Amino acid sequence: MPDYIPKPEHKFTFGLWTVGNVGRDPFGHPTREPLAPEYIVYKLAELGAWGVNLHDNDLIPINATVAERKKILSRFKKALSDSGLVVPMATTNLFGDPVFKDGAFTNANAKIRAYAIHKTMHAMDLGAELGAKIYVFWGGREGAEVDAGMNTLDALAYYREALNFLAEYSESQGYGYRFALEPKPNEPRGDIYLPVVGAALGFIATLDKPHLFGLNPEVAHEMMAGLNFVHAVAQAIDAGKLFHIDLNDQKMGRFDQDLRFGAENLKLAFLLVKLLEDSKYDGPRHFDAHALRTEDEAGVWEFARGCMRTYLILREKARQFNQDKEIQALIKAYKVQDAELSKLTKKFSKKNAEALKAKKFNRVALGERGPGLEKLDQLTVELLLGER
Ligand code: GLT
Ligand code: MN
Ligand code: MN
Repeated sequence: MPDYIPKPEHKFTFGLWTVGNVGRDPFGHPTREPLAPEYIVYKLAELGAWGVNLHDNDLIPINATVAERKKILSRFKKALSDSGLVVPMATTNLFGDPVFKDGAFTNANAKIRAYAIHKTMHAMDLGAELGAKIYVFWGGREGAEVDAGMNTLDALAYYREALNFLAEYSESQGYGYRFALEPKPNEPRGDIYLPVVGAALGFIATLDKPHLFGLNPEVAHEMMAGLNFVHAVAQAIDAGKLFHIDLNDQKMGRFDQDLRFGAENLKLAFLLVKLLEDSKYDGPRHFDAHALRTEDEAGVWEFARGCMRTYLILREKARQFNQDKEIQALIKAYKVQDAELSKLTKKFSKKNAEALKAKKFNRVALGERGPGLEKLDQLTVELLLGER
């Protein structure tokens, strides 16, 4: 029986802003005291996490002096080296301060766009100093409520300009960052640009250095758009673009709930873990979620433990699924093979096309066969319910 104890080799990470979430929402004040970054580091290490991620201002207040920055940084670095926790990913807060109320890189105001790039370069310096190799761009405020300014095409051009600039900056500094775009359809803006994984993939192809850019998909965000998150992640993997992942959970179609991983949609969480494990994704398993506003600090650590434990249980379920003879036989029967026809369809040639056109197919019989998905799905459910 596996013990489901999280260890650094599992590459579980949390953001300072996740376990540090104080329970504020648009209708109510914080329900928890802020936790010091170093305290979070020691606690996460104790729970078996591998790393901690941060926005520049999760650690260094936006108006900190140079001396304050130095002091905070040295305390934080000491906590990292004492605990063995790493900082695999860093990012910029381009959404909290009023200056970014109408966007950062995509703001219609050239002065604000320039400030956003300036702030990001400093944040990239900070991330690099802490050892981060993945840099996330969540376009929180990169969007609009009013389209009458006819700013969308400009906004995309500005976005591209900023990302191109920052990729060059990273290379010029030798930081070795890989950049991960994190799509979200809306909230905090009425509409956010690059709303879903597919949109971000399309945009990356238009950048100067597309190989440096990939995705940081988040469960809750694709679900807010009513999409299938497992499909979105599969598309990112297929494109070689799964650079990072934000694991959490969400009820379909609601505000960004950032629930504990696996709290709502167990089958989806299972299929996601299975996809990540089967495809040998070796990046961080980052939980971008937070404890419910109802909870006190003890609830925060229960939440963190729960995310990791659920992942490990589902990983074990995925292993069982792959070894379950009946399930595997059903999958084999589902994926009907035909070596002769596949040879013809694999690659176009005039000869293959002619041969395929001349083939006789029993369309009626092909349409009559049931692929056996009801049984396969039921067995999957039973496996998840512990009945296999
Ligand atoms: C913010 C957002 C997340 C992003 C973070 C990175 S910040 O909490 O809701 O989805 O991943 O900027
Ligand atoms: Mn979210
Ligand atoms: Mn996220």
